[in-house]
Amino acid sequence: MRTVEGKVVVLGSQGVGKTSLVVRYIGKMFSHHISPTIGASFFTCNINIDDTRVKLQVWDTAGQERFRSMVPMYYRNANAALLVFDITQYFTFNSIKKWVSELERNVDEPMVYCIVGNKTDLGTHRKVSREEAQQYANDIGGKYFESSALHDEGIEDVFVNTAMELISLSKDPLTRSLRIYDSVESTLRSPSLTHYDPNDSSSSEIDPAQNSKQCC
Ligand SMILES: Nc1nc2c(ncn2[C@@H]2O[C@H](COP(=O)(O)OP(=O)(O)O)[C@@H](O)[C@H]2O)c(=O)[nH]1
Ligand SMILES: [Mg+2]
Repeated sequence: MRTVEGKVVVLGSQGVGKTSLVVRYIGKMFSHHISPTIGASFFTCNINIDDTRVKLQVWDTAGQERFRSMVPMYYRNANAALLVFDITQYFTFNSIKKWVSELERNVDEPMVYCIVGNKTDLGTHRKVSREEAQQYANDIGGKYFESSALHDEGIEDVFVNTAMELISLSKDPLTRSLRIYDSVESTLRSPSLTHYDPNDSSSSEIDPAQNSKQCC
């Protein structure tokens, strides 16, 4: 089976719900107590689209978004960016624009941009209109999605769209860092969440098998 493997980085201001979205997608319960200091983490996830398997390596920051100088290590060699803001906090939408400028300056290869307006369950406090966010996504050649990690709404579309866009990107001759190979593996692996500590070579892997929901 043709496999396309890419790195996806999740960026946005602290508190917009990045970790909640990622954790929600791999099937854990929504948590109100996610530590911003657990260390960097990524999970891998397979999504099959037609005759292609897309393997996403999703990198979440762990509070380092407060220290912008630390973030380049996350987006180095990234093929897609999930740019998350909180629809009830206008400054978090502006912050997305800064991340995009930074990515445009520092990432050489074409990239998939997926803008995510999170916390739609707080719609009565909305400060960023869907139209404005949609327009911005169009302007940068990206897609716009809205989600609620609290209510588990709209999240799957974000990841499936990212996978589809990575397949398109794999056909772009300017793309060199996406891994494309034939895989003989016939069974799908469960998504896995890996806590990665740059100072610890024995990083641990959490088995998500206890969680019934799979992303693939
Ligand atoms: N109401 C609501 N709260 C959310 C949602 N997503 C995350 N949160 C809350 O927002 C806070 C920050 O979430 P977190 O995932 O740690 O944000 P991060 O700093 O971007 O990773 C936490 O208190 C979450 O419970 C959502 O969709 N709706
Ligand atoms: Mg976080």
